[in-house]
Amino acid sequence: MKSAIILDLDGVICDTAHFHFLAWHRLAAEYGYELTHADNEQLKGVSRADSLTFILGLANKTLSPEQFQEDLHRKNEWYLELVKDMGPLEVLPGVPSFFAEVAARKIPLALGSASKNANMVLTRVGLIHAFNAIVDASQVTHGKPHPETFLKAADLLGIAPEKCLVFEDSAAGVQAAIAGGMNAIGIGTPEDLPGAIVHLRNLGEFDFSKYPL
Ligand code: B16
Ligand code: MG
Repeated sequence: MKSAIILDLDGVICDTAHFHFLAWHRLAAEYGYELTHADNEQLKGVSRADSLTFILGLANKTLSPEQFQEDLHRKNEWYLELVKDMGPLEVLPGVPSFFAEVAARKIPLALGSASKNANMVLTRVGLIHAFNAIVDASQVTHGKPHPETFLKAADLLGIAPEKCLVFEDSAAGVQAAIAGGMNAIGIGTPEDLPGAIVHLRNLGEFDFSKYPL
């Protein structure tokens, strides 16, 4: 039976995880809290609203519902400003060769991202047409670590979950893949991404000959 690949976006295809960090760092500073890189590991793959709730907990701060929405909006405006000049060169190392290999092997490919900006970012880096299916935050009820994002991607591809290989840079995303009955490849360290079957620095390190796809 045919296998498929499901890719996360931020931190796997492009370095937008860093831009999310910068925008959250700026907002947290307004709350009197210095957001650390260790904090940020907990935010990767987590929805915008859940990320703000997490930061408010760290900063021991509460917001009115109106201010909460306003701060979500401001964070996103800062993020959009940071990504506005992104182009096809702004992909992580190994991405062009990985996509070339996927195309050459005709492997079904889906995106499974927690970002509402996924389509925009993929368009900017010129990769949107490489995907057979795209699932982003606007299409799911439950964000990562719930498996809905990846299960929906598998469903759109018409491939059984156990035949899908998920590439993730976030602990929440690796948990989501496992919860969906899929294998996860961690883009990061075993310490940050327990449960992944192998850990790589980037997509370029993936050895297609080792995995039957
Ligand atoms: P947005 P991914 C996730 O994307 C990011 O990892 C996470 O840091 C971000 O908060 C989330 O998207 C929501 O993004 O604010 O653009 O809707 O890694 O799942 O591709
Ligand atoms: Mg990610």
